[in-house]
Amino acid sequence: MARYLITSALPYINGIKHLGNLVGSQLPADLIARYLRGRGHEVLFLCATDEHGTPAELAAAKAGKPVADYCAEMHEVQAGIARGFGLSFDHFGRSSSVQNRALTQHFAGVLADNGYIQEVSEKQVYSIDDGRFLPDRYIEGTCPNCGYDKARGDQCENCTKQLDPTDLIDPRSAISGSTRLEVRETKHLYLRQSALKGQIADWIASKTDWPVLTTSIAKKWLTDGDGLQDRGITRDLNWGVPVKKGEADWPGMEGKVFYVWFDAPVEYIACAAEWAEANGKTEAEWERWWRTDKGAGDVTYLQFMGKDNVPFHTLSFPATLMGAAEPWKMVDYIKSFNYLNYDGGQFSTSQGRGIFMDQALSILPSDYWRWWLLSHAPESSDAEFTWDNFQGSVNKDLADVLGNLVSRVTKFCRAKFGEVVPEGGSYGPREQELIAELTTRLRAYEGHMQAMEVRKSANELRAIWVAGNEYLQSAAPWTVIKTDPEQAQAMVRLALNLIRLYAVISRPFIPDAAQAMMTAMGSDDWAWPEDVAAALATLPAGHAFSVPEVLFTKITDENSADWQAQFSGIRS
Ligand code: B3M
Ligand code: ZN
Repeated sequence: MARYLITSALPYINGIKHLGNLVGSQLPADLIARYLRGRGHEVLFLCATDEHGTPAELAAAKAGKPVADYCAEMHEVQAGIARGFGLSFDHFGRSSSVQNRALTQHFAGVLADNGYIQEVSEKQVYSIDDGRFLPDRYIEGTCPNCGYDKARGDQCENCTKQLDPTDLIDPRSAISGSTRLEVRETKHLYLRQSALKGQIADWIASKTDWPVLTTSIAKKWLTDGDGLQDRGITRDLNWGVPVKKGEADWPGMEGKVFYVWFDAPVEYIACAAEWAEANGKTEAEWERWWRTDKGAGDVTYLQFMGKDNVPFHTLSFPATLMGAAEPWKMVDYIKSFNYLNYDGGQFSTSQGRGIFMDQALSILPSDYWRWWLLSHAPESSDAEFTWDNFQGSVNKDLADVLGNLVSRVTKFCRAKFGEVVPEGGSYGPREQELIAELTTRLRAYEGHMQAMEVRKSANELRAIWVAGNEYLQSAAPWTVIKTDPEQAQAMVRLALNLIRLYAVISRPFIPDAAQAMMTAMGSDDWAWPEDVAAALATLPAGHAFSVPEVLFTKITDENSADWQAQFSGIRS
């Protein structure tokens, strides 16, 4: 039994995530967490909402709520949707927690002590009426390029030109509208990533088993240079982790907070502390996952994320940990994903394009989505969601193959032998052949899951379902029963056991259906089928089962067309 720490990129707080976000981080992380638990390993699976930064402040302002209230509400919304998708986090934390505040301040203090923080004086726009420095995007004015009158200090939305706040004509505060702005001198903290470049490059170079997508992005940022420039880690915002040096005030940093990308990854650690607190555990119990001097030496740490998050996880956060030079656990494997597109374009949160997690659950149970998304995970390239493809996969894989097998076997048995596992006959050559094929395929499935090859795992699982269906088709107990009822009983006994086996191995992909199958088999034995032949003898003759409700309903052409129309527009 090994120990696995698993984190998914933290969903940002400013709205409900779309299915592209889900398949690039939380869902595959859940798949692997469930699989490793199923194999008997000890797993700590953590996720949290990422709550700081300007987008949170802006979203709260738009909702007309204090930002703390807004974040608390959105956290509950996201937690509920995560439960709806069966995401089996051991804890779903919040980057605004007291634990994260303390740890973030701790890291800043240690980094400063180790000489990795530089104080830099900068000129920045100060709003006299707001009584604060304004981040670039909090300044509005007329674009010097196109004349658009709501251009922001960092960029003009209309012509996309990158701007400096001082470029704007008639600048004003986006908070109050005040034009009483002036440029003042202020201090910011920079993390001296450039001083850690060699150490990080060596570390990346040692990760020869990482997915190419991960290492290619990391190396590009390393060699292009801009990834490892010194990085400003403070901002002039009210909402965030106040800048402190450990527990001490930081002269000149009053009223400033850490940059959201500085504190967000620290939440991976803080979340374990939150988990301990929420479950009445001691400090030692979370530290054994995170401190190599306190028991985390044998932990394997896996991270899951979309490709846009890779630079922060391969360079910036490691720079924080390396610069701190304390015995924190470093990530062992970073699984990253390309993008999922939606019906000929991109999923877009800002434009409300595509299917969002709450909408998905409102039209179909989560297993339908989990199966499609995972079996089409954008691993080697971007992938595309289309309603046709979704309908086709769900109907074929889930309804025609898996669902049909379950319903045919259970109904046939009930009709001919009653609702108990029949006892006659014994497994013959055909059954031995099936056992051999399942054994080969199951070992391949395990290999792909261990390698976190999501699509390959799904393909192998599908092949395992198909093998069972083909067996049943060719064994044809409904015909055999006429001439050799004993043999038909043995076939049905095997098929009922196969349903339990399928429940166990399919659970990481489709946990609800797996539970329904297990319950129908009157069992709670989730032991992994190390030995297929033995696993297919788990439910003994005479064991009671029941016929489950339809596992998967087919998506009709009409459903598909309706949903396509419903989701063709823009979510407001
Ligand atoms: N919140 C993901 C994003 O919004 C970002 C991930 C943080 S992981 C520490 O793109
Ligand atoms: Zn413009």
